[in-house]
Amino acid sequence: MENARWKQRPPGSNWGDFGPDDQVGRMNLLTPQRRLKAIREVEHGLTFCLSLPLDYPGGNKLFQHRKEPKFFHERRGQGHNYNFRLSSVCGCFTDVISDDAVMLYTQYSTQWDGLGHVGQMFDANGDGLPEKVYYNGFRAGVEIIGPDDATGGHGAKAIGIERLAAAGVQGRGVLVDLERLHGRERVSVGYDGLMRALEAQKASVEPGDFLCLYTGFADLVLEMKKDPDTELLARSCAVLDGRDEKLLQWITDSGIVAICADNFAVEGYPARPGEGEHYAALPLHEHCLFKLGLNLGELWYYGELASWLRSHGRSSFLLTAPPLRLPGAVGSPATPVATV
Ligand code: UVW
Repeated sequence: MENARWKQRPPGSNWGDFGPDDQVGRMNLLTPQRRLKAIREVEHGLTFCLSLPLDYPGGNKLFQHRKEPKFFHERRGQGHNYNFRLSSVCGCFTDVISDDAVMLYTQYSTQWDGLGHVGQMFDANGDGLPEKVYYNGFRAGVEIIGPDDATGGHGAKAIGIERLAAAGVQGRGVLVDLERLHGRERVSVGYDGLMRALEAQKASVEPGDFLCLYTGFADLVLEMKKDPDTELLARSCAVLDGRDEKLLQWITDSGIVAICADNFAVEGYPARPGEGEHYAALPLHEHCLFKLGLNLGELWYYGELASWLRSHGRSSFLLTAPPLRLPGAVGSPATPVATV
């Protein structure tokens, strides 16, 4: 392909299919017609918040390197004044003003994985030298820049989460109710299991849809009241089998624009061992983020929506779920809303 950043693209990838400079991947399939179709899902005007409170799961036991939000308050006026009286600016003013600064680990709680979150060591130049590459051939140190890189300017200069925000994340969500089939048992769901679940619900998935997986994991996290039992969580609730080639091929063929799960990595982590000497620890992440440019949502909260859909014999809804339009970030907190 002309102007591509790569001489060879990963097998099974769509690099270049949306153009050599494309930065939003499968979100390109979310067309105006598909959004209009999604809006027709709204019959009752009821909304469901699909986010955990962003200070859940609590502590940093689930991910050692991700911590709870921490608030700071800048000094304002004389002294540390959180409830600041504007009368100190002008005696005539009656207003009292407060504002916040927050240290937020962008992937601590309900979140989007951006396309800059997971890349691979891959020989994109075809010269036998694997390098750190991301979706569509964007490279570490060139476009995805770490604080230690000589180029400076930390952040994703391409495929940053702000691109996803600007793409307008609103479409049809289809909830696959794995909790109804498996309870809170840890099962690994591949292509056959996913098809069985869709069949049981008489649900169909169409190109442009967001595939939403309800496993009960986030409900369990909430019940743990900010003191997560990591051992119990590690053996609870369904996960996708990222090594099931049939499942990965279905993700490619289905035309879905994202997978949004209520568990912490969508797939089982660690995944069962792969073949050969070297393989991805997170094969579903590799397939979706790196090969297809397909965003993953994690730790979404579906409890009330799932009950409502069950009792109304429905699986689909209008989903509105933009990330923060935060330039250069590789992931983002999300506060998705379902409307039925
Ligand atoms: C990991 O680092 C396992 O990432 P994610 O938040 O995508 O599960």
